[in-house]
Amino acid sequence: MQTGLILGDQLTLTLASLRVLNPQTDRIVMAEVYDEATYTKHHKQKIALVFSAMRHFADELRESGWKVDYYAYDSESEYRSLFDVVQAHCKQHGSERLVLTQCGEYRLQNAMDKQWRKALEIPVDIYGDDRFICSTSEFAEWADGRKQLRMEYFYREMRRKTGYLMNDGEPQGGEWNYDSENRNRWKGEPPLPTPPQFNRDDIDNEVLELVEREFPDHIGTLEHFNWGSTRAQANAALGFFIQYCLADFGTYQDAMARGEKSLFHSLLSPYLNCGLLTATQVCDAAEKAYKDGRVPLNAVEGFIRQIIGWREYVRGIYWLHMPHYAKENFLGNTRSLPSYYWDGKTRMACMADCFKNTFDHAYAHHIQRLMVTGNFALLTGIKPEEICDWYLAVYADAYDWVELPNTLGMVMHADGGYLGSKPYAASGNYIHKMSDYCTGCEYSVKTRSDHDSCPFNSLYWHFIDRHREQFQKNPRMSMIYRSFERMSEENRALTLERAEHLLEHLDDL
Ligand code: FAD
Ligand code: DLZ
Ligand code: SF4
Repeated sequence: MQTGLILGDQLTLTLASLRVLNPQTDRIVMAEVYDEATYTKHHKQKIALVFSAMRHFADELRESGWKVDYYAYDSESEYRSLFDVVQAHCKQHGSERLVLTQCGEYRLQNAMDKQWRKALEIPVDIYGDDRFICSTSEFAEWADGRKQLRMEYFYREMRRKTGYLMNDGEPQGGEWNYDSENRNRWKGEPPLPTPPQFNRDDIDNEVLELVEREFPDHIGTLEHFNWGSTRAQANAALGFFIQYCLADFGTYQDAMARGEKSLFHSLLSPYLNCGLLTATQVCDAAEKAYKDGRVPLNAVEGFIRQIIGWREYVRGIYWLHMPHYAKENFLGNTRSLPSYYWDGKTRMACMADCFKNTFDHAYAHHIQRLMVTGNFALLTGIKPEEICDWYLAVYADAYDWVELPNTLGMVMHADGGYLGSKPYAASGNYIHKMSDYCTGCEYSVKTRSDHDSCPFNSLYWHFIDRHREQFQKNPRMSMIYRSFERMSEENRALTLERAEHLLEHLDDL
């Protein structure tokens, strides 16, 4: 008899370990444990989603004939970690072998490799996670010998490998990337679709109560919890996105609007990351909608690029560079995260809206994460470790393998430009162009150095000025330095003075 451990982000019926285990003879273990629920202060909605989806998945396995031993969360339990549970289970059933699929996070995979194998005294077989399109070794091979990695070239490889949007070896429509058509602001039209409301069953209700009771000090609220916790609900979310959002996904991909949670974004990342949906399933559905003539090419290309491009690319980088990747701090940042990242209390209208979305829904769309809360942390020089911890805690889709490269690499440029050739630093002007946040904000986006000037404006130039050494020679940034030099000396001095003042009073903005 073998024990098969399935983790909370491995809720997929075709999982590699399930393909080698035998439902007649082997037993599956799943466990809600203290260590996993608290290694960061996960948003309450993330814990609720993972626990409820795990319980539904256990039922799904039982219905397909598996014997599942499920350890529901118990704060009094002597088993604090997955290792504790597995050790007890293997002993109790006299298991000959532990069978697993590779973990998403280095933290746990490392513990399995270094401690579990030794301590369990039975063979531990770990299978590669082939729900990803590119294996970690394939990525390492692709990266080998390249001086600089670029997502765009990796993405083309993935297009060729999968055949998505390919026509006789050439990209559909003649271009690989239609991003230039995807930069519109959303001005109230077309109308936004309303995402489906999911009915809650007994399992959901029990879990929601449990999370409220056991994790009261975790971030966020359960009040607006509307994540699907079953495969059927995740499929419904996918169907809704394809039918009502995908056609406009590309055009408004970079837009933001006050009080609007997701615009035309898919809200699918939590399902993809916990295994209720797979990357190929989602891309197949998107490509089919294009082939049926229901969505334009710029939309479907933009969407598929996020999944087979960015998602696979950041995972590849994570596994290539962990564990030292997590410690990088190329810009030498030293500041602590301001308190509004935790309580949302700020007069900056854009930041306040992104925080509200985050705390209410355990969600913010990409541009909110990258160009508002992320951009602000970059401009103000927050310690990478602190901002990474924040992003890992606050989103329902947050797992180290995807959060870390996005935050540390894409947002904070803390890896020295490994993930992107130039930092995504921007002044308030970008936020103004892509959203309606600045209308009605207490700060003025039009000025830089007045007492009510938009903080992003002076902080942007302060960032440019203080990192001259790192960026002046970057060909993609030379124009910015020329603009800075063209400012009058007085203007430059007042701008930097205003930024210094803001940095000294960072918690009060
Ligand atoms: P959509 O905009 O509808 O995109 C479709 C899918 O593409 C997403 O569901 C996601 O699976 C994938 N995707 C899009 N962009 C990225 C990206 N940059 N990296 C990886 N996958 C991507 N995504 C996570 O899944 N987990 C995280 O912890 C996470 N942390 C982030 C932290 C920061 C600072 C930033 C800037 C981005 C982060 N992202 C993360 C990427 C991205 O913001 C989310 O995947 C996206 O907002 C999820 O919402 P959605 O499903 O509506 O996405
Ligand atoms: C995110 C999460 C949470 C909150 N709780 C559990 C849990 O109790 N049991 C479990 O097996 N998995 C959980 N997960 C997902 C794990 O953290 C995830 O599997 C690891 O980080 C490896 O990627
Ligand atoms: Fe944000 Fe500045 Fe616009 Fe206010 S003025 S919403 S702080 S960008």
